[in-house]
Amino acid sequence: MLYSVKMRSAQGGAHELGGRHISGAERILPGDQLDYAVLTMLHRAREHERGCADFISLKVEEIYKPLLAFSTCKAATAAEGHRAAIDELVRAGVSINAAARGLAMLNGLTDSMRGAMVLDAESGLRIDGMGERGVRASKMDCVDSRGYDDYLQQSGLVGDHVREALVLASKVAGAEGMVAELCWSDDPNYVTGYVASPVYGYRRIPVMKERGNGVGGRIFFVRPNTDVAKLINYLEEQVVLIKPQEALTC
Ligand code: PML
Repeated sequence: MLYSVKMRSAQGGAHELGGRHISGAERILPGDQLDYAVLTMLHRAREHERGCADFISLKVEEIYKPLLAFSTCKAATAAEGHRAAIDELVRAGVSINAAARGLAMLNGLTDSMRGAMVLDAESGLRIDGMGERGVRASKMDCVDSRGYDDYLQQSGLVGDHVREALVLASKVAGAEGMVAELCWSDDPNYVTGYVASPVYGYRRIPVMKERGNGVGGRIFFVRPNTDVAKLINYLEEQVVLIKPQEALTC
């Protein structure tokens, strides 16, 4: 097992309460090195040249998340695909209003965004505050790339789009507060999209847009009161390795 260990320390209380930053550290380590690393970080926070911290936050998290199981919905046209997407989003726990709003937002883009929009899964309001850039899910990969490729091939999933999307969706589904993700590609020749959720996995939708349309993107629907700063930090900064569940071979 590998773990991410993060430490931040301050003097005069926690950072968010006005404390003065003393020191921070981040490591990725196997389990047998955890104890030593945590002790070293504690020592660093308390013996720092900048002063002795009176607030120390230590977070230890396993960096593996499970690969989502995939299945395919029926849709022969973009209109059918959109109806399937709404059904899947609602089934995953998104309100009908938020699902329709999210779909309309993605469908209404005039140009692709680098990242995703984050919406409240109940109200459908956008909550990330990241403007045209959006939130980028990154720093993830499959534990065993060759095994993953074999698994995709055996499952009839071909090409880089789905290879990358399934890993990305698995990281996203592992975020605290995540209800579902809606996505389709900005590649004009790639019309398949998906709705992914922690409960129902990766639901491929064969047609989500007209061929030739070069605008695509992602929407992440999260539970009301999700800590957005924490969510963005997880999606953009936390290294995650995607591990297949037992049934898979990689
Ligand atoms: C799929 O084939 O399952 C959908 C992949 C969507 C890819 C989105 C992207 O290219 O960013």
